[in-house]
Amino acid sequence: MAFVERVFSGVQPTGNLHLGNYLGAIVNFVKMQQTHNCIYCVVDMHAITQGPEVWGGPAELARNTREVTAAFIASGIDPKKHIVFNQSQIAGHAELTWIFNCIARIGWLNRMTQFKEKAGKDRENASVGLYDYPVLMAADILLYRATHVPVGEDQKQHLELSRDIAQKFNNDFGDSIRGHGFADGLYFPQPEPLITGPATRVMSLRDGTKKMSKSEASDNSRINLTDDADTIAQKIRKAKTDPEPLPSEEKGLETRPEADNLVGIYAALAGVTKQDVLKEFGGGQFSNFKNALVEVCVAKLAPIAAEMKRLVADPGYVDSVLVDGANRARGIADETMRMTKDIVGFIRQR
Ligand code: AQP
Repeated sequence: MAFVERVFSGVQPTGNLHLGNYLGAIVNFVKMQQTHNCIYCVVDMHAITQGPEVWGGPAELARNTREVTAAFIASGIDPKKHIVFNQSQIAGHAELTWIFNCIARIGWLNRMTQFKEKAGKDRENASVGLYDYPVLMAADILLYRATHVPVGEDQKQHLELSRDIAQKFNNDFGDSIRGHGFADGLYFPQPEPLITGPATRVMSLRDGTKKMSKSEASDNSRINLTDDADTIAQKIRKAKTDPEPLPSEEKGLETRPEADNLVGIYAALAGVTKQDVLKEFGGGQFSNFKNALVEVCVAKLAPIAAEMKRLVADPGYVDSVLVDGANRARGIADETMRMTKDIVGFIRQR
């Protein structure tokens, strides 16, 4: 494939893949296949940054890795034309992380809001891996010298850190980079975020001010990609709303996070604008709108859930996709590691 720009993005196999992951990330992944060389990674090394009580232990990790791969394929990612693999198969992710650990500054990592949220009050007890997560993410992207990264808005700060690391590496090793044939002194590109999906931030069904998340204790807060039609209907009917009818104008959603979220989800799934949704449902009761939302949600997600179920039942096939993807990813990663080691001055067998 002769596209110039390379996309890299990842999803953690931490279970409960949900509508936020789908609309905020996977829908975009599918689209980008038309215009970019794409590498989509199941980031299993990121998944273990909290304790096994959080990610479920070895059997669950393997199950979830296959499930994310199945979700990619069921949503329309073509693993033959593009690359789909799981991160831990390629040693370069960990190797480049170490070099980047020596580039990134502690002050940069201290500013990462996701670490603060995930570590909570007991920060001393959080793993070093959780703290270092954004550096591993920078290594994931730059190992393939990717130029574009489709992510939800929650990952924007991490991507800025990847840009800072790329820039500092290029600055610190500028002479060596030029000496290795890169006349402009730029080895790593500055990856650009692509936050352009239909819903870059899908919120919890129980609290419109919190993002929909895999790790939220209440299953009713999210629509999982594996939920059946009845479960989807039940969750949407129970979704928190307020007593007012839906407004007719988008401005009326500004102080109503739950209404705004449901309208946004409908718009994203139906491929229309929020204003279009309000034109149809504005002034009406939530119950009618929720029935329509159930319909659009089931119509979109049921075929994906069915295909995921079929694929997960065939682990031999899913594993073969991951091995084939890793073999192709390794070709790119090894080349980056060879050049990076030369630039840094590490002696290696030639
Ligand atoms: N609520 C969301 N709205 C829009 N996009 C979202 N993403 C996640 N939640 C939302 C995007 O999904 C991609 C994959 O995410 P991930 O699994 O690698 O990590 P995450 O962002 O930590 O996902 P979760 O669901 O929020 O997991 P937990 O609960 O473990 O923190 C990313 O591109 C992300 O932006």
